[in-house]
Amino acid sequence: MHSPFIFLPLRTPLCAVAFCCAMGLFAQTLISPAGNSGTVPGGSVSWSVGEPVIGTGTVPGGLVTQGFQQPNTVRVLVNVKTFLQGPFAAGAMSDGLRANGLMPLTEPYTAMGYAFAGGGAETTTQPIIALAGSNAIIDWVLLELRDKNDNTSVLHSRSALLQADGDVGGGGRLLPVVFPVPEDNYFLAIGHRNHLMIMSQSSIALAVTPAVIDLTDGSIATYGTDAQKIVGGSYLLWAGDVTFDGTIKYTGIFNDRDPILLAIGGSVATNTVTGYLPSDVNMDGTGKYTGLGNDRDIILQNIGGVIATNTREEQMP
Ligand SMILES: [Ca+2]
Ligand SMILES: [Ca+2]
Ligand SMILES: [Ca+2]
Repeated sequence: MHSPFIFLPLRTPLCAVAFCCAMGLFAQTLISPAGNSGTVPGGSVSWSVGEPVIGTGTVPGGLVTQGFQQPNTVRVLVNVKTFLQGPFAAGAMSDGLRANGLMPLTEPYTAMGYAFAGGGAETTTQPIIALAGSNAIIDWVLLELRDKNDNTSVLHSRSALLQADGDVGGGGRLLPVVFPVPEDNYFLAIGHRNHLMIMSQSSIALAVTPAVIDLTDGSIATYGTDAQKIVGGSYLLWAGDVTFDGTIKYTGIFNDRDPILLAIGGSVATNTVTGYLPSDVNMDGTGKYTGLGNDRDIILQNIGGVIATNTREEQMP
């Protein structure tokens, strides 16, 4: 708090302060119970110590705060859990990218053309990437908070790190994910560079106390129809959107299969390639078009498995 012995009307511009004191006649109206008044040679002065209410609110396109201090950072925390189909097996995900030294320390989505709202450029560190076991890093995922009154309006988006057990943590820390937004209800969406994005069907109350949002067990209804693939009771993000355009497509223009072939050279179908590749659908660190554990079959399965011209669309508003 400000000292009551400083005779400054804090909410008055400095020029007005100088005028007030020089004339010694003009007293301020008390606007706060924490203010006071006193006498000076030739007159009196009054002062306030500012508006004691501290809070935040939203306006179209931004955020306003009130009060002369803001001791609390505006933020909400989220404990999200999700599974990706590509690396999923027997209740967890395999960490092929990390184990093969392919995990980038900076999020990949900016380079892919995704326009972040507020976030982006998140980074992590080698000690985080070095963790093995249930907290082993699988890959970067994308998180969006959307307007509770307009589920197409992204208020804040950022990337975060996905662990083998499905936990999603911030880049520099493992848990939870922090968003610099006021406490409120938001739709939460989560996506991945070669999986279909999903969004909560309802808006969810988020606060400084972390909300638990488990998208792996069916406890959170998702927007649309069949937004997730269900395997043995686990809810997964559909794999195979190699082109990151919201559609899983096996044949025809802009399909997701051709990039797998291109990545291995474009002609010899049995070639393989190592890398952090969009076409590495099962995320084992190897691009593979044919044979055991290839990246192509998942795409065909996810569009139905029989009619090659079928597609699967992302369930997002
Ligand atoms: Ca974990
Ligand atoms: Ca696609
Ligand atoms: Ca692969």
